[in-house]
Amino acid sequence: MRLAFDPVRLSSRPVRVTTVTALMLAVAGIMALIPVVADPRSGRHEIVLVAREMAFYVDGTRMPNPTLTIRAGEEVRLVLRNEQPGVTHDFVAESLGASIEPLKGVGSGSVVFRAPNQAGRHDYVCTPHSRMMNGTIVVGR
Ligand SMILES: [Cu+2]
Repeated sequence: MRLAFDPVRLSSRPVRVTTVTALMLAVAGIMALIPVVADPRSGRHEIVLVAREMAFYVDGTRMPNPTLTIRAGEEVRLVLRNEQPGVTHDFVAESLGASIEPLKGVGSGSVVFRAPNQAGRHDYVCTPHSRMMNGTIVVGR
């Protein structure tokens, strides 16, 4: 009985150790990634736009539909926060391939995109209110 059991234990043990090691490495890998993603110094340009009073605002500023400036080739995370209950807003910069799904009332969404390598100007818009809510993204060097 004992002799029959031991070989099984001996043969399954290395497998178990390998599995545990692989799991630990996976967890360590994920934990190592978290600070990079959350670190604001990681180089990703973050822009927070607020939708209120039927216009876009950079969070904490009062200029409606501001011109946004980003650098050629940089990674940008754009957050849209809808502060208007019952009003649907979205964000689309079609020529940059960047869009945020419509936010039906208060809520937020985001998009990460890579700025083109060429300097230029791009339109952004809120699709349902394109005549009131539109602006320009300038890609500079
Ligand atoms: Cu809108």
